Amino acid sequence: MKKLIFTLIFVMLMGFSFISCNKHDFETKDYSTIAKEQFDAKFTQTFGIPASNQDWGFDESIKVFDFTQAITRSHDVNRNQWSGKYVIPANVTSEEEQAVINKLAEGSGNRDKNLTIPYTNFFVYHVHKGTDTYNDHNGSNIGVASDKMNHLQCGSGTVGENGVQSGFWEHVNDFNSGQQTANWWTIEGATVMLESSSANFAYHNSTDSKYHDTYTVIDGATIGYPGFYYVCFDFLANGDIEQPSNKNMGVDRNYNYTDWIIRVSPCEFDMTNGVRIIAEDLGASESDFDYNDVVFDAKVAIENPADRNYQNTYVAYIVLRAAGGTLPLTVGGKEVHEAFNVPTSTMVNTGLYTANSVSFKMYLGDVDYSNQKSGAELVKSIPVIVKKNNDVYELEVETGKAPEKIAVSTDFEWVSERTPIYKVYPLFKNWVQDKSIIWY
Ligand SMILES: [Ca+2]
Ligand SMILES: [Ca+2]
Ligand SMILES: [Ca+2]
Repeated sequence: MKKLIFTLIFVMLMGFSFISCNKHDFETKDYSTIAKEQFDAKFTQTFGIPASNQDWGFDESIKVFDFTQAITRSHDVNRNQWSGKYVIPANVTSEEEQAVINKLAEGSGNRDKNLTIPYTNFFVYHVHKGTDTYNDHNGSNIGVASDKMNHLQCGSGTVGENGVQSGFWEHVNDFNSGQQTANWWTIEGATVMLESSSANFAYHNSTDSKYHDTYTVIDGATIGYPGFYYVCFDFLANGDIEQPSNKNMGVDRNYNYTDWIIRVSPCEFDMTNGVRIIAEDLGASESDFDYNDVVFDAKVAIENPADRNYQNTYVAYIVLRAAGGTLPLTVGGKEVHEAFNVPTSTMVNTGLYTANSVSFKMYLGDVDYSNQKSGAELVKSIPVIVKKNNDVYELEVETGKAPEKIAVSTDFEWVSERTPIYKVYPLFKNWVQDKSIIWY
């Protein structure tokens, strides 16, 4: 009896290990392979066998841009290179400056940090240098306060009573003395901050040698300048908290937020002459071929970041346009629903829910000039990764095989949800079989 039980246990253990071995194979290898095979079969059944030379738009028309003039990691003040890289906002005008000042004069709602500006890539423009003068705690006039406001900072950190910054802060180049060192009525009055944060702003006050983040925000939409936010500082010095005898280091606020005003707006990358990628996430058991599960524009370039010690790098400037799927999906490591600030179950910009495009930049490797990569290779190498349950797979495209990604021009209009691409673009099928066909 004992022997029989041991034999049974042995058989059961063998059985378990056999099952778990198969299951393991299925999980690590097979889901992705099965999904891709099913996709391939359905694609071929719907559109016929793709032409053997069909490269799905990933061809020599995809350029590699030259952005090799050095920039520092976070701020770009090479303004002569902005054209073609960024969508440059309108210059600040005197009417606009006045509109902000008028709004501040209305007073109601003027309070510190009444709203948070949520950008990571953004333009900062100078708008107004204040003329208010103040008395210090000795009663002596310190002159025009804005002259003492320097070293503009942005970040997601905080400033303590002692003027010490904690958390993430960065310097916004060229903003000092309550103004911008260049001519602020032109593009010269702007700085671009990249992969930074506009959640908080501060200036350094030379009166008390402290940082202060005392400002209010005007939403441009309320004064006829939608898309812009105005950060309006109120002058303050409190150096005499720590050194009570130094009354010249203390200046009370007057709660007029007009000592220094800057304008903040998102920096969208300029995708002119870039390429648009439309993709199927293979999420549906039978694919719907709407090719909108993710839509993004890309522009690949060689760049010479100052912090890479003259090693030129490949970068991709990416603008997310749509997320017409409900599986977690990353482009260049960024989960697209999260980037659009919606739950994974929400499809974005495919007819149901609308959100602004999201610009970001990614590193695509160091440049080896003896073996340079083509634009098509670089754009293909931007990883698009889908997660379904516990399975993770990368979307691929191969010449002559059913495409999980297709490259089109940046004026291509992607289709709305649950609309097969051939319903809107009947020549798609012809193009699958003959790449010389113009299908859109
Ligand atoms: Ca003030
Ligand atoms: Ca789809
Ligand atoms: Ca879709």
